[in-house]
Amino acid sequence: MKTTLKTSAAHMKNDHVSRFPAQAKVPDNSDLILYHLEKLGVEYLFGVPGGAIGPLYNALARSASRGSIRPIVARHETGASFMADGYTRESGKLGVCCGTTGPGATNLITGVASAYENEIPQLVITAQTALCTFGKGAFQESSCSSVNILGMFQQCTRYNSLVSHAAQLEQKLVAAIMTAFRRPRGPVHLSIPIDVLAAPADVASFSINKDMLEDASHPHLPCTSVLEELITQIRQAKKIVFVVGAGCSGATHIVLRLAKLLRAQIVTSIDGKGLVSAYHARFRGVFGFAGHSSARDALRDPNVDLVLALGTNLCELASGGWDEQSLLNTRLIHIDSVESHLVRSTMGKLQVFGAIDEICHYLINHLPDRNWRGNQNSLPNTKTPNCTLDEPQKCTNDSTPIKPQWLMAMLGEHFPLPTRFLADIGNSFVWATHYLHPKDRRGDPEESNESVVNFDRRRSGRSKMDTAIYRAGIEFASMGWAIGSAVGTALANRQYPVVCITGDGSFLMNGQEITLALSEGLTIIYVILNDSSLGMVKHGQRLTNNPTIGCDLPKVDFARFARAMGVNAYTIRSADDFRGLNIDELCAYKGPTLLDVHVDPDEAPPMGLRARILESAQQQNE
Ligand SMILES: Cc1ncc(C[n+]2csc(CCOP(=O)(O)OP(=O)(O)O)c2C)c(N)n1
Repeated sequence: MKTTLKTSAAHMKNDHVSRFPAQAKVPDNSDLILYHLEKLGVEYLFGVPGGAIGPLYNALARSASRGSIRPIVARHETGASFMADGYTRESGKLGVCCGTTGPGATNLITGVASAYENEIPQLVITAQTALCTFGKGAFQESSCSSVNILGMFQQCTRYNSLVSHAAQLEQKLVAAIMTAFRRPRGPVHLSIPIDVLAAPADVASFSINKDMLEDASHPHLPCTSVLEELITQIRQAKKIVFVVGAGCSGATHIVLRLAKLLRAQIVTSIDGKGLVSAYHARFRGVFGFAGHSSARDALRDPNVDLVLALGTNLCELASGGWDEQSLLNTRLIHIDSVESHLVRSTMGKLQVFGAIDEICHYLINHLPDRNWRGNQNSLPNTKTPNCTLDEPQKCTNDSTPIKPQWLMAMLGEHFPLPTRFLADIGNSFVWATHYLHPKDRRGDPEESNESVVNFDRRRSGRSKMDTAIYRAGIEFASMGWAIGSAVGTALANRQYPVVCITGDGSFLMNGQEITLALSEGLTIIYVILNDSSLGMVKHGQRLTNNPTIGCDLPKVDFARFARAMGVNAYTIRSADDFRGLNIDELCAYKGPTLLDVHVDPDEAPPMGLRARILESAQQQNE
């Protein structure tokens, strides 16, 4: 670590006179929190105000008035946490969310658990009633003698602490933020009583800067013996397939260069989908849930003797339901920057813990005879996606009601390249994972002349968490993740349009957050797959031969619903309705647009794998 806390503290002590901008009121601990967040480049605090968290909002008023951090007031605290998640994924900066004591804090939990499962850094601040009221039945009391908010956050955060004295604040804030970026990354929680939030701030003792977070978050190279073994295994291999997961974010370029050198085919997990162009000549599709048979076939090819899985946690969805034939077998080498992910690959031939970009760089430079596989001709991107689709004919079937497959093909074709696509839980992410292939012509490393020597220069940008153009809130898989996350994504990057694909059930649960996109002037196109049902549940029940129950939704006119909130909206019942849209105009408009798309409710999404896993789980007791 280049900067130690000690040297920073000395610097801060010298600096403390000027550390708070001039203001009439004596700075309090809430100002101090914002001061540290501002130094990290944080721009927004997502949350909902309330009595006990009042001092933090008072400080936000001061900070906003001088053009610094300002509040984004979500309609529900879960939405605030989803927004912070989207903000972090897009910007690489710390997403911060907050809620007041009691229900504000409990409402946050779903979003926080989602960030936890997806390993997204997030600072969560909740308030408590005044310390002297603990145990006395204070209004909305959340102390350990009441509903115990700290206890509730314990299992879904990586750091969780009550700031019971003002003198603890900075130490705990620094510890929390650094822990959020340490791998596995994730949410951290500070629970702060109102009197601590409002107490005058002491002189700063600590400083935290981006370099420290970078160092905290980045493991280095494994030891030489492991690297030598890795090189030996690679040199012995005749045919290699890469499995690229979300952990390759920030390292995709060098991973693809290595794939070229090794003449490897590439498949991705769902969460790695957005990192590799479907038009890349080596791409063979998504492996696992909602994935492509071509990806599975690439892995099952009997000539393949080495599978290099990079940056994937090999969870149920990513491992194709723990598929031993395709992935979890002795051909596997698992490379990951999160040590705990390696517990799922013990059957493989080698496990390598370290920074993925550093490892790839090392391999490229140290494979002794780099051209032993012959000349590495560049392969240009192809015109169509390099994966096998289930029922490809449906992508061109423009009948009414609209086929979801056709809709996904249209979205991929008509939205411009920088568009961020977020797919919600439900059929949305199943359809999108399989059929949405954005016209992706990001700098193809096979065509680029960029030399590996430029690697060090590129490293400076690696704190950017996620350059994926397709994202899905899998793992915890909460309905509505995409609706809030889209707001955070668009706030982090106002240049690019965001397309949020969601279901009618998810929108009824979380759709009110669209009003944020309106008040903030964000270019988000909400595409609702309106099938008047909790479609994924319905199709799951059908696929597993269970009764279809509990999945009917009312027929809702979402276009009118949106207009009632002042949002532009269109009802899309036919292909011609879709063709009538001016997509360029929607992407240029500084505000949200809602597309209420009536899709064919009987089209079964490609979720057979999940159905088989659910079915076998139910049969285990028989
Ligand atoms: C908060 C939450 N509750 C319940 C579920 C279980 N669940 C998964 S998908 C789904 C249905 C989603 O329906 P909808 O949003 O209409 O999307 P569709 O599948 O119809 O496209 C449900 C209830 C969940 N994932 N998250």
